[in-house]
Amino acid sequence: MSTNRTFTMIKPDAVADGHTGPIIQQIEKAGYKIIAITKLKMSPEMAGQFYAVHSERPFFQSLCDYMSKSEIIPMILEKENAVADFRTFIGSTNPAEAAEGTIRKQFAKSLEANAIHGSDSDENAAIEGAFFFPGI
Ligand code: DGI
Repeated sequence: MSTNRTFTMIKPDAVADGHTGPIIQQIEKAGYKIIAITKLKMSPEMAGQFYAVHSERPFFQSLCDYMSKSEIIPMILEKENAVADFRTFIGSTNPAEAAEGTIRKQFAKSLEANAIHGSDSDENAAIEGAFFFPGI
């Protein structure tokens, strides 16, 4: 994946609560081009593979259960400086600390159900994008 790409997914609560449209509208308005998009429900095992880096953390099982409870919308996005800009755009992991106007400030319910994912490096963007969209 090129360095102008990042990977995101709209998380279960945000999809189930009908926030997909507003979130995608804001993503496009902010200048990101959607390169790939799909909708699926992960198994707990698949969620565990995606979040393998957190496997020793106390919240790992809860995170896997949450991420596999209903459908998610993974996407590959393209824009100059995509990874860093998208992290700013979505806001802090903990919505209580997320800046006004960010996606998490608007749509997150809790630290775990925080509405959206954004890759934290170009390397992880490539790995995470390939996890859902091999070859893109
Ligand atoms: O890159 P982020 O998604 O912003 O954050 P991360 O990679 O540190 O953590 C991945 C996800 O795990 C995060 O979006 C929400 C969840 N998480 C992180 N820290 C905690 C947590 N969930 C719980 N329950 N408790 C935590 O301390």
